[in-house]
Order: sequence, then C-alpha cells, then structure tokens
Amino acid sequence: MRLFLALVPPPGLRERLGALADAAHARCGGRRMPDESLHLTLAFLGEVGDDLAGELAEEIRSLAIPAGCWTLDAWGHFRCPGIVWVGGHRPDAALQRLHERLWDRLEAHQLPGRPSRFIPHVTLLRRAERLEADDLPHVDLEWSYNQVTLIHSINDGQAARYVPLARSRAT
Ligand code: 3AM
Repeated sequence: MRLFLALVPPPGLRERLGALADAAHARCGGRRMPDESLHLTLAFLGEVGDDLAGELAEEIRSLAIPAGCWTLDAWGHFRCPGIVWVGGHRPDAALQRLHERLWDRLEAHQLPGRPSRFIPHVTLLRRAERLEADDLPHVDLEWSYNQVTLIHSINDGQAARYVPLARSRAT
C-alpha cells in the first residue's frame, strides 16, 4: 500500500484552498487537485506491506500531536513536475518539529525516505503549463490543526484517490 501522513484541511479551509486552486488553474493550466484531495504532506512513506500498514495505523490512532496553526501566505512551485502550491513565506518551527517527530517514529519501524529538507506546501496544480503568474490572488490563510491522518494513495490508472486509514487523537 502506498501511504503518506498528512494534515487534512477542515471544510471551510478546504473551500478557500479550492478557490485558490481555481484561480491558479485559470492562469497556469495543468491538472487541478480535487477539493477532497487537498492536504499537506508531512511524510511520504512509499509502498508498505499490509502488516506494517496495520501497525502504523494503530500507532497513529494512539498518537496525540501538539495543536498548531500554520500561516499560508505565499505561492510557490516545483519546476519538475510542474507543481503549483501554496505555503508559508517563513519556515514554520512547529511543522518542522512535527515532521521530525513523525520521521523518528517511522524510522523506528525501519522506514527509509526521510527527506533532507521539508518544505510544507499544499499542492493545487500538477503538470501546470505555466508555473508563475502575476495576477494570482493574495494568499492569507490560517490552518489550525490538531490531528495527523494516515492516507492510502490508490492509483488505479487515473488521478490518485486518497483514502484515510487512521487519524491521530484530536488534541
Ligand atoms: O503533498 P504533495 O502533493 O506535494 O507528490 C506526492 C504528494 O505530495 C508525494 O506524496 C504526496 C502524496 O502522494 N509523493 C509521491 N511520490 C513520492 C516520492 N517517491 C512523493 N514524495 C516523495 N517521494
């Protein structure tokens, strides 16, 4: 199973991110992420066997993370493979700590793949035709979070579908 850990936006925020995705799509083209797939990836685990996936799901259910609030105030892009995203101008210390803490746990399960750098972002477009546009709307969002979700990414030929497997305890 292809798994990742993410923050999932509450419905009001998801709508506002969706509106930004619409604006970006109108200007940059590419494939707009569906509203129900919008998320902040904290850790990409890759392919994991069923037994380990079950263990990880149990562990996530018993986990409590510190509540936090992430400020989104910037557009960004990754040239390859044409990703347009929103995130923060400044590094967010609480998210960095959460990322480190989650990877400590994943590595205790011998999971490889801790990246050398974590750039928190919400992907809005993939395979964008233009990566930068002057007239994108101002980003000014606050994301209050208190829960991490373990997500199964199912790729059945079309765009990936994301199915939540387990959520940490709400704090
Ligand atoms: O949150 P975003 O959309 O940036 O790009 C994939 C997506 O990130 C990323 O994991 C998230 C859920 O699919 N991803 C997919 N394959 C990856 C890989 N091999 C990967 N991240 C790192 N390495």
